[in-house]
Amino acid sequence: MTLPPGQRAVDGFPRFGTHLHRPAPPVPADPVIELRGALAEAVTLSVTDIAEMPRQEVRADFHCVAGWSATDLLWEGVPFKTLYRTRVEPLLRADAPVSHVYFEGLDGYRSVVLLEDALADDVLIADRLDGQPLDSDHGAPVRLVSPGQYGYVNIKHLCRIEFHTSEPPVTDRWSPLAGHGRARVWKEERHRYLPGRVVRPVYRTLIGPIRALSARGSGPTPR
Ligand SMILES: Nc1nc2c(c(=O)[nH]1)N[C@H]1C(S)=C(S)[C@@H](COP(=O)(O)O)O[C@H]1N2
Ligand SMILES: [Mo]
Repeated sequence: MTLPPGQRAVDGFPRFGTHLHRPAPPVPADPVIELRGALAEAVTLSVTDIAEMPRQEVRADFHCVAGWSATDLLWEGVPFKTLYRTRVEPLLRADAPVSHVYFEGLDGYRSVVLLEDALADDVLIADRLDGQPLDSDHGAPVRLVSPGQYGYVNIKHLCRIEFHTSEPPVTDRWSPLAGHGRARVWKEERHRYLPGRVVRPVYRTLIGPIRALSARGSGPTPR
């Protein structure tokens, strides 16, 4: 099994992230995803309606920028590309070409990716993992899954997607840990300004403390 540079396999799939000090947000009774930004009109889609769109399975490893990888996960959901082509493109203004997509979760966690990266064939709005409905550890009711990009762009508890014509301001842009804008795992794009292999050892030391913050994480602590 080959992993991207600087990654180590872990047993199982830990709950992880920067919002671990709080329990996962409760799933609303009728969850929706709001589509906003450079659209002729705002759209609110129910998660149930999205689940009825043409579906796809993606078998992939999952890579956290801190250096652990969960291997051989089976995701199910609707390709982001399908959502974009059918629900977003018809509403785009000709004078406003979309370049960036912003994703936000119910816990306030957010990420920005290039439209080009979001349209990759293996990017899903996933609602199932390994044959089960997504649980709250891993992003219920739905999460973004982009296996070619580090975990931090794989937004859990997805509730809002915005379409932008330039890079929207990201809150952590000037933080010492500011993530790379593309986050491609095979190119080791870990950090916004520093080479991936330079920050590797620093990021690795964060795994333990981050896990320790977990209010109700599950699974083993990655090494
Ligand atoms: N809503 C939300 N999404 C999130 C995070 C988070 O804290 N909140 N953490 C990110 C990070 S850094 C990683 S590595 C993965 C972890 O996914 P997991 O908890 O399913 O392992 O979720 C990403 N998506
Ligand atoms: Mo991560």
